[in-house]
Amino acid sequence: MAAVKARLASGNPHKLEELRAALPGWAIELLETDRGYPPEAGADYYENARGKAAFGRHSADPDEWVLGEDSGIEAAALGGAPGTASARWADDGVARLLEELEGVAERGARYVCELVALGPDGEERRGTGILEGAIGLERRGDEGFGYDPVFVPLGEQRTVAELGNDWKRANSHRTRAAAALRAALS
Ligand code: ITT
Repeated sequence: MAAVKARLASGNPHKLEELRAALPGWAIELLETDRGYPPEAGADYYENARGKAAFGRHSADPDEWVLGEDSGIEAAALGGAPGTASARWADDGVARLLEELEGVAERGARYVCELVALGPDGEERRGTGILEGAIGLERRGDEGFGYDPVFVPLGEQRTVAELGNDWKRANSHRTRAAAALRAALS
């Protein structure tokens, strides 16, 4: 079967790499745009993900699908912050998270990913993925990106950055969102 041609409306190459692994049978490229992305103005991950995909729809070829992805980390002790603001919460989000949770016993947290696909005929499908875990006491590991050096998935002792990219490709919130999206498309 021919690959599904798709553009990912994102400036984050880690997302591209992880989604390529999570969506076999899809030929995904980053959307090239010189228009600059509009600010994330949505009320939640879904609205932001849909906004990115809708923006990309204007530049993508008519026969391509467009993917928009919005994700973030939510710390229970911070009432779910930084959530949708994860990318712009601080210059160094990991440092701020460790600082805000210093001396705090409640370390529970989760990663959330919302994926929206807009098809050539305007059809829309979505998938949500969640990875539960906890915030460690210090940075450990060097794979992945973002908050991975301090995020310890439920049932694991090591951070995602220590568990590595192969672990992430099999288990991440992004991989789960992609599986949900595939189910919604089938
Ligand atoms: P685009 O909006 O261009 O797609 P972005 O990196 O700005 O790229 P988001 O607005 O969705 O993406 O912000 C997601 C942030 O949440 C990301 O920058 C990280 O700080 C954090 N995050 C999401 N998924 C993550 C993951 O798998 N590992 C580590 N941090 C993650």
